[in-house]
Amino acid sequence: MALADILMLGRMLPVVEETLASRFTVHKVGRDEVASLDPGLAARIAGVACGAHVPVDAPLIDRLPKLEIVANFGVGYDSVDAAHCASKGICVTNTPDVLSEEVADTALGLLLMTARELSAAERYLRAGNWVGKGPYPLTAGTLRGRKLGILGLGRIGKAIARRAEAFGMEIHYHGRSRQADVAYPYHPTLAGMAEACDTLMVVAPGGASTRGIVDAGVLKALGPQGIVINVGRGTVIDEPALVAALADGTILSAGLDVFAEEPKVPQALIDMERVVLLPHVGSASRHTRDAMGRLCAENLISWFETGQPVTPVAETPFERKV
Ligand code: A2R
Repeated sequence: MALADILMLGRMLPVVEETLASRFTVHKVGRDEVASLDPGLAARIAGVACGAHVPVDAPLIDRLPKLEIVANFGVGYDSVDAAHCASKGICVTNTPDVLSEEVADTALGLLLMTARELSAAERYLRAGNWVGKGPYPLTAGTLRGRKLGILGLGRIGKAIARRAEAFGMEIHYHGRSRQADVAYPYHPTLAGMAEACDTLMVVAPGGASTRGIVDAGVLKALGPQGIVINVGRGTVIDEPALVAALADGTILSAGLDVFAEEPKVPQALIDMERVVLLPHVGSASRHTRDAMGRLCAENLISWFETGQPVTPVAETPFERKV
């Protein structure tokens, strides 16, 4: 017998779809179908499986009277209204840890590509310019001597810090609190960290508390050799301020895997040769996405079989009430 009725929002990986289909009655709903969800079906839904592409907001949550758990595919869950879920006793789970090393690899790749203009250099070769015009110009940027300020020294931030140390970089960090288990210099303000560093690694979550905190003042403080890398959430950076800082030389460059309104990327960024832009691929290997998919499904199975989620988010440390 099926454990429960599950709503699957948008397309999910085969590993999630197959695992859930073997244990639950799964109802797949596309982004455009959420608003017109049949009330009879809505009344039966006890769990939701979702990625970032369909928001699980208060109106949707309120239309699912039997909802017990929202299993988010991804460590960032800013598309789920976790505070509203908490107020109603609904558990939210995410997929931490299994993607940290992959995202950290991407972050270091992006940093190297940006500092040494590797995307532009490859385009130069492919365009025949090595033969036609001679060697690619020397790069203004280098990793040598850089001071890396990490905004969000969490699971992924620490994996990035370990790699950056191996590259000889000096590590600093900012978050809401100092961490006892690291010796890196802590900066109680983001502006203070930007003053002390020339390279900013953004790996903090999205949501209201981080919206636009990398603003014009922070970018100015990084200085003309400044490089900004973002593998956290696009909303953490004031995107128009970043475009302006890149255009007028306030900072040197940026490497971005995430954007404020994905998949839309400002044309001004696309037109900038030196900036490196990736289509949100931080964790996007088959290996890591499958591990995330398994954990997403395990949360739902564990909840309905044992009453315990595997990886609940901090806002909802709940057990199942039976
Ligand atoms: O603030 P703290 O001390 O709790 O540090 C957390 C930091 N953080 C913030 N920093 C400054 N201002 C805030 N409003 C703020 N909120 C959170 O971000 C912590 O060091 C870090 C997040 O680390 P974890 O929770 O371990 O997340 P993880 O697995 O490293 O993933 C980070 C983000 C995801 O939320 C996605 O947006 C993206 O990377 O994949």
